[in-house]
Amino acid sequence: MPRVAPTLTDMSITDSTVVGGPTLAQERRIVTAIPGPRSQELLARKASAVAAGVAHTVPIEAVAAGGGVVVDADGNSLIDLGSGIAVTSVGNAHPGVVAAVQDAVAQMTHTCFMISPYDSYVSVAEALNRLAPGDHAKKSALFNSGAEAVENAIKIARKFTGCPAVVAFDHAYHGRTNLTMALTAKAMPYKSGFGPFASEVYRVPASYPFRDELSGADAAAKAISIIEKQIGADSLAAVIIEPIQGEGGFIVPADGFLPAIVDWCRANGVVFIADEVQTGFARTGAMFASEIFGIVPDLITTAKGIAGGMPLAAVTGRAEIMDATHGGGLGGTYGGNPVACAAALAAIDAFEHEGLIERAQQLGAILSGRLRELQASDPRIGDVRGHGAMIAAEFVDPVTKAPDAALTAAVAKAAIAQGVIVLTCGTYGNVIRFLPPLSIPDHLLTEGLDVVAAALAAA
Ligand code: PLZ
Repeated sequence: MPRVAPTLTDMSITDSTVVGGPTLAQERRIVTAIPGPRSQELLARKASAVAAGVAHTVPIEAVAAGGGVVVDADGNSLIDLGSGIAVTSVGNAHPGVVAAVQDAVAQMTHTCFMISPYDSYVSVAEALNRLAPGDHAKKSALFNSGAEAVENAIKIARKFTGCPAVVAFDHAYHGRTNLTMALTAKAMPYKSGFGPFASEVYRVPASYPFRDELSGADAAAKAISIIEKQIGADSLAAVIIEPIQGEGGFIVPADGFLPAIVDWCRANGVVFIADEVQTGFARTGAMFASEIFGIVPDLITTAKGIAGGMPLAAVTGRAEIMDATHGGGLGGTYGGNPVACAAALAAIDAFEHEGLIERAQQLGAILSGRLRELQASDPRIGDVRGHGAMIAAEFVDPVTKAPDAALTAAVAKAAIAQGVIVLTCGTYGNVIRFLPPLSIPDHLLTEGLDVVAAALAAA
């Protein structure tokens, strides 16, 4: 395989000049067991210094990342099929993002946008207003994390409608803060023991074609009937849903489900919020997944891919809804930090001008093609689904379709031990999801899938 740069094995990895980003050799390279000795040392320190609740799935000390690899302190180079949970879509340490961050941080680290505003925040808002689905007038507000964006979208919808209730769906994931835990469906590990949760949050069934076998129209009718009978449109501020449910299992709703929910919201004066924290920014082969389903949300929440790895999040939506809040009602010390905003402008430039939407589609074709081929000869793969570079396989008992979480965990663990970072997800813990950085070269994606296939064959 051609080397694009000196590898870490050519250098001393004690050398503090180890450089990440695209200069890293784009290869899987295993030079120690995983975790190697240096990684074990860090993990031991982690165990005694970091709260036990903060777990990890890949037992390495990461020291550099870029293109399609993450390099550890022992000199192993792992294929990255997770992007730090769908964050480094433009590529880890993308040169444009790095340069923008360096310039911005040298200029000023912080003023607080609520004290003295600056250009980069306004420019990010303008870009989001331009890119978000729909040609209506839009406005944006910036925050630090996906959960914080979701919290603020709910605040805004409540203020706009004067109503308290919020509908979320089965399999939903919206975050780990108190209100977003209430919105999130899965108890373990996200909610167990952390209540009481925020009130006025109601849950209704989602569309899960592989399991409910309902058409989009029927699934929507079921959800709407529960909303009307048990909650009532006149109490309802917002319906929030991920266009493709992420942590819940990369569940792609049946055709027509989302449009029917949006139509109902519009007819009943309820704010429809698309949580595009995981699906946003080219990940699904469209700038936003809402476009795939032909829906125009009233509000969308974004984070993750927005700033190439820097912490930033946003709520973007109809100007009249976004403006319903009194002055001073929205904000936060760090929301829209100038360094994060500079990173976002560079990342958005990359999404728009480096062909990343098309790249996500190409990666999706490779991923789903290979996984469907595996499925054809292995009935333990019950379903292959997703869009663009957001693809998953659901593992089941071939006869009963019962979720097989043990097989899923074993395959993921074996792949990681072989130097391929894969993530699991799903309400039933039986889904392996693929979220490669859009900067990954084809040969690494193919090799990563070979490793997963071999792990599955051996399991
Ligand atoms: N909404 C749709 O996917 C974050 C969470 C990982 P934050 N998903 C990864 C974990 O175990 O904590 C997410 C999401 C959707 C909201 C969020 C929350 O985003 O930036 O993690 O707060």
